[in-house]
Amino acid sequence: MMKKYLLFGLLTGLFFPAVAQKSKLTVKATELGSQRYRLWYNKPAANWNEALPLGNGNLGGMVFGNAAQERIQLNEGTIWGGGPNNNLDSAAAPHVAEVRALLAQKKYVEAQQVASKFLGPNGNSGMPYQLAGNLYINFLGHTDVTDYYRDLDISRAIATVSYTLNGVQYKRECLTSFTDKVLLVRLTASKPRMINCQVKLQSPLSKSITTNNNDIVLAGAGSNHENQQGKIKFNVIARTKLSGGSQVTDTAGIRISNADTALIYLSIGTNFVNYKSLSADPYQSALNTLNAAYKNSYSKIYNAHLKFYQAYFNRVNLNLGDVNKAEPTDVRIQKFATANDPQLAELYFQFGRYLLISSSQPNSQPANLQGIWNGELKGPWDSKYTVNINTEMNYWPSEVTQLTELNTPLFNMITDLSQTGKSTAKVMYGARGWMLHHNTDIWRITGVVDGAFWGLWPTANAWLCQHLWEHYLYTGDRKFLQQYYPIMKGAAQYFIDVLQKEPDHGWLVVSPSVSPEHEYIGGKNAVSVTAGATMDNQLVFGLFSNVINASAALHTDQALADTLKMLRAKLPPMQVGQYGQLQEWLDDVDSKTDNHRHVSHLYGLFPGNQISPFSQPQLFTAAKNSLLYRGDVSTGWSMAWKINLWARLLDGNHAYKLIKDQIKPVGRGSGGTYPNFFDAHPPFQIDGNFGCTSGIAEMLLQSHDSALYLLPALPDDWSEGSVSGLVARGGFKVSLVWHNHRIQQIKIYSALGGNCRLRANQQLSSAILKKAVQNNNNPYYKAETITKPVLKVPAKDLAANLPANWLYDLETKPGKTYVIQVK
Ligand code: FUC
Repeated sequence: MMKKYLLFGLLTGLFFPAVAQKSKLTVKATELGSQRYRLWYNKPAANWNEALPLGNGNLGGMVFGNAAQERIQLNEGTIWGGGPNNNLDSAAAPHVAEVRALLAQKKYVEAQQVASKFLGPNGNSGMPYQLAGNLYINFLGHTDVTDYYRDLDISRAIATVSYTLNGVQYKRECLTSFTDKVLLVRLTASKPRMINCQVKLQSPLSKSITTNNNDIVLAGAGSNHENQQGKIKFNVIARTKLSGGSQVTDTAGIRISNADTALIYLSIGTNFVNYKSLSADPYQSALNTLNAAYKNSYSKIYNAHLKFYQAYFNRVNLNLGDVNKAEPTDVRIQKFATANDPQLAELYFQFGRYLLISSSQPNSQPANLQGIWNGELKGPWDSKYTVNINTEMNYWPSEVTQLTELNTPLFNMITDLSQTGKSTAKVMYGARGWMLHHNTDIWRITGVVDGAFWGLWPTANAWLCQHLWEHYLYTGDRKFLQQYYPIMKGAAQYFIDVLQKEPDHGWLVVSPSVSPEHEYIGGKNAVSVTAGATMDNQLVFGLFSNVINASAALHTDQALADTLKMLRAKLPPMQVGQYGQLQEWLDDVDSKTDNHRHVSHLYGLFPGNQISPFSQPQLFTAAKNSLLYRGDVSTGWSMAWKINLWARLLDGNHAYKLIKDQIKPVGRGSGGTYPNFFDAHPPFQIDGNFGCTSGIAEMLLQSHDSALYLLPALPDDWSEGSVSGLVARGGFKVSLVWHNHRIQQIKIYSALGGNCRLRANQQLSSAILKKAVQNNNNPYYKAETITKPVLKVPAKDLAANLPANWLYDLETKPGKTYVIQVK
């Protein structure tokens, strides 16, 4: 018995008697990980949203698992429509001035009419991310099979299908290797000579299918789209390796007969080098990858893949209770809202980490609206990058769940945008620096997309730069900060040049803009275009603050920092409106019955760090009121945002209620979760997966408001649990064990040293903790100076009802671990 506890403790990274005693797990230690981390089903995928995703950052596969015909829908991250271009509207500048003037005169409808002239040239609203095609494996006669089972094991990044036919057990294992860069399928059977099948490639983008020795080669090209010529070229190559049996290859496919085992190696190459250059040889690139991988056996590729993957995945362990092993994942999703199954939330949390590891690697494109998984020529919203919430949400879990390297493609994209966005800043707005509007694509476009109503939002540079600064706060990487500081500065310079004095108070505002995708005048002449939207004010406040702090950390640009401080003081303060709400716009025009999916004005609460329950209780309560008015049920990503917001509002039960709203079968008009665990906008949009993972982390650990807040929003239903490996700002790695809602053990690894200030909703008596008295002197916890809010309802109505909490200090040294046993 004891041995079992010990193994469990080792596997969770902590010795944890409280949960171990409760655990009914009886499986072998080697099986334990996969039992907890398995999405499994007793029938094949009936549609794309039931297929299981595999990916190595670049190459993606959706495994359907039909016995008679395996289909693996293929993606490669650089297969997009169109070619190098920017959708800059060089005739827009006079309209900008005109819209500004009309907004200043409060002629809103007229301003909207003029703004509607910003369409983006040539109707170019960005290019679509496209599927590569499909790998089919046909098994003649495999129809009436028994013992059918398929799964995706996210602790190993491998999908398996198995079934029995005529007394023979058949098995397929599929992985997209992180190390050998191929899709690898292994076909085995319990009796010799039983593998008979035909391997085929297909694509709607196909230009030709040819053979080369035993290879089957598909050549394809990205689509023409919205007046842009399709310039991406790609090749898919499949090759098999048999033990026993024989094969014949022709353009119809590779026919395998009487093999004992068959391996299918598949690679994809494209001509994409970067957003400006398409000079790579797609065939040679696919062939080189395939030749290198083909030398390796299944076990060699599998072991290298596993080692690479687990080096990311195993960094964080969460245990919220026992696994329901009896019911397949789709049934657990159906029952989640009413069943007591917190382990499914744990699985969903880890699935988000799995998806990020699989869709965002240092050498890949950033995760787009569907990560890398898209089965269409033109997916929803082109499956590109919407940067007024969705792309940022994709990266919310990266730092806190210890996947920091996976930000690299996002940071690379920001670097590209800081180049392509210079012309937009200059030509459209007559400004220095760089900017982009609410969308971009692989070509890094920066102009207006989808027209002004949605597309005139000009503040994405500020939001993207927040990720750069946050990376520094989590890692303390000064070299990184030095490298990216000019990009942050370029975004700040843009706002120095474009901020406008608004007539009523003389505040400096972004104009024109929109509060993302939302209108403040409805009806036939709906108006979204505005000046001084709260989100913009918060974003510019955050950007200026981050550049000021970065210039101090790097001992540079004192004059710029002084300018930014002066301008920051003139930005509009946050305002509490007539309903006790945090105003979304400069004027008090919010409606109590507005349930719009975007909650942009709550950016300051999350992911921004500008609304504190302790230092701004009025703003905190106003943000809460706004969120209550907005309601819970919405699109997938909107609910995921609200999980994070309720965690920041320190209400774990409300956050968990949103998780239940999100992990439910997809219905009409609201989000939910597909059987394959993909989040539904609907349709599938991956941001909700990532946002929920981030939200669960925020429920367990926060580190923005001068302290590491341990279990700030623990729901009643998670009375027992443990987590290890979450990261806090200042380079702290945190592990916690709790029992009966009370923390029992805290383990903190300090990468950077310095004061570690802890906040908890209970007293932590320990010899190594001191009661906190002074301000936290840790440089990564510098308190922000927030402009005093404007209150339109009396402050006494807004007193926040906070949980009792205690603050402690722990002086740490770099590289040391501290264990606190709480009595
Ligand atoms: C924003 C959202 C939509 C959708 C799209 C991809 O425009 O308002 O709901 O998520 O991005």
